[in-house]
Amino acid sequence: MTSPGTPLQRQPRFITLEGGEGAGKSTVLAALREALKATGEEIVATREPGGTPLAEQIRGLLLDTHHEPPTADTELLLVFAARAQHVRETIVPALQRGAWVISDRFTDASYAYQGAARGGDVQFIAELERRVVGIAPALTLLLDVPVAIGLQRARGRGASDRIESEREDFFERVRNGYLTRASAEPERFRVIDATQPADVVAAQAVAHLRAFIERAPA
Ligand code: Z5A
Repeated sequence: MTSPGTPLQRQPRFITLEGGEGAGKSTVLAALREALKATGEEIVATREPGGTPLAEQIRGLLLDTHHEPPTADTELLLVFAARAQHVRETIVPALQRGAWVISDRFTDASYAYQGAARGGDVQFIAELERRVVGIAPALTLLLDVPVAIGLQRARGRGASDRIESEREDFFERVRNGYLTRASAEPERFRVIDATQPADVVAAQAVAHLRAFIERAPA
């Protein structure tokens, strides 16, 4: 845990993917991974909640519909517990080896889901981010899709997990939460219209990645 007041460390080789339900992150992640292969460098593709054996177990607790639902505070602390483990055990070691790390969701998801949608205290989320996460991505691709379209896609896949079973207004707040963060940090975020066909969305994501790599200091 870092001391209070320590600024977040922006990681030049850390890229995150964000979006609401059914935005198409899985397809884009595969395309980014393929594009990064051309660098010949190590690539670590990971996800949240999850990314280590223990964090994957916490993911199960968060998304399972068969036990008592966590309170909003429990949910927030569980996502940060999983993230603390993920950062220390997977992300930071990979970055220290010089690998590229692409994570399907990261701390922006907590601001969108636990903050904007669930009504959690944003100052507390920011404090958890500083104290137990400490790092931030240099590039975040936000796949933006209207809620009705995203939910139709996600629910078309079959049974919904606990968070996917929320009402539409919850996902409207998630979407607005993400868009607000993207407007506040335009140098980090690239917003992609994810209503386009999957191959077009993937191609735009790859173009943003290539432009980012070209601009990055050697
Ligand atoms: N969560 C949280 O609350 N707080 C946090 O801090 C974090 C997470 C980190 C699990 O995340 C849950 O955890 C999530 C937020 C919460 N809420 N829920 N539920 P997740 O990322 O693992 O789960 P997800 O958001 O449910 O992922 P998803 O719905 O699978 O989204 P996706 O990966 O973006 O979609 P996809 O699997 O690539 O595509 C979904 C379907 O749409 C699939 O059939 C595709 O073929 C189709 N698709 C994709 N793109 C297109 C396009 N462009 N056109 C047409 N069809 C498409």
